[in-house]
Amino acid sequence: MTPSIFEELETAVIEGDSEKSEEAAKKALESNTPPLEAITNGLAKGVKTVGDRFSKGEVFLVELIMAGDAMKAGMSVLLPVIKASKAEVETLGKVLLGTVQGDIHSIGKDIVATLLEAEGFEVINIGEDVASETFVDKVKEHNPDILGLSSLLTATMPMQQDVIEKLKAAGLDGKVKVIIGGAPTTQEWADEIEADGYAGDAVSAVDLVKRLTK
Ligand code: B1M
Repeated sequence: MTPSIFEELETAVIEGDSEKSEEAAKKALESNTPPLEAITNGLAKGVKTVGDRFSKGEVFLVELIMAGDAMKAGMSVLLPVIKASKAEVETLGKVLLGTVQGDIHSIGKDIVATLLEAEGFEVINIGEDVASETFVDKVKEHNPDILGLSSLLTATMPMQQDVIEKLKAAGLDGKVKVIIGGAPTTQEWADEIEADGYAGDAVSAVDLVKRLTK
C-alpha cells in the first residue's frame, strides 16, 4: 500500500533523512495538505517516536539529533507557507519569545512563533539558551505585550520561574504578560510560578495570546 503523505513525513523524520523530509514537505504542499497538519500529523509524530525510543535507550543521541534536523528541514518548507497565509495589515500585538537558559530545543517555539506571525502578531524570536537577564533586557528594549518562555527539559523549567522573578525584581511585572509552554510544563506549574498563562501546543498558544492581548 502507498504510504500517506503524513506517513512519508513521519518516516523521513524517524529515519533522520533531511532530504526526504524536505521532499515530503514539498509533496504535502503540492497535494494541498494544510501545512500545520503536515507538521502535527507527520513531522511531529516522527520526532515524538524518536524521542520515545531515546528515553527507552533504543536509539542514541545521534539519532535524536538527526531526527531534529530532519524535522527542521521539513519545517523550513512548511513554515514560510503558514507565515505567508495570513498577511494582516494591522499588528495585533508584540510577542517576545525564547527558550530558557540551558535549553537548546527550538522546534516547538519556532512553530509557536510562526503561527503567531501568521495571525498578525509581531514576533521577536530571541532564540534558545537565553539567559534570564537577557529576557529582562529584551523586555526593556522592545516593550512587548507578551513574553513567551519555552522549556523542553524538566531541568530547565525552573529557569521560567527565574525569569519571572527577575522581571519582578526589575519592576516589570504587570507591564508584560508572561506565558509558558513546552512539553514538560503544565497549567499547575504556570500557577505555581505565577505566569499569566500556559499553552500545551502552538494553536492554544495563539488563542492564549489573543485572549491576553484583548
Ligand atoms: Co531533546 N529531549 N534533548 N533534543 N528532544 C526531549 C525534550 C526529551 C523529552 C526526549 C526523551 O528523553 N524522551 C528529553 C527531555 C526529558 C526531560 O527533561 N523531561 C530530551 C533530552 C533529555 C535531551 C538532551 C539532554 C539529550 C542529551 O544530550 N543527552 C539534550 C538537551 C540539550 C539542551 O537543551 N541542553 C537534547 C537535545 C536534543 C536535540 C538537540 C538533539 C533535539 C532538538 C533540536 C532542536 O530543537 N533544534 C532534541 C529533540 C528533537 C527532542 C525531541 C525528540 C523532540 C522535541 C520537539 O521538537 N518536538 C524531544 C522528545 C519529545 O518531545 N517527545 C526531546 C516537536 C515539537 C513540535 O513539540 O517541542 O513539545 P514541542 O513543542 C510544542 C508544545 O510543547 C508547545 O507548542 C509546540 C508546538 O505544538 N510549545 C509551546 C513549545 N514551546 C512553547 C512555548 C509556549 C507555548 C507553547 O509559549 C511560550
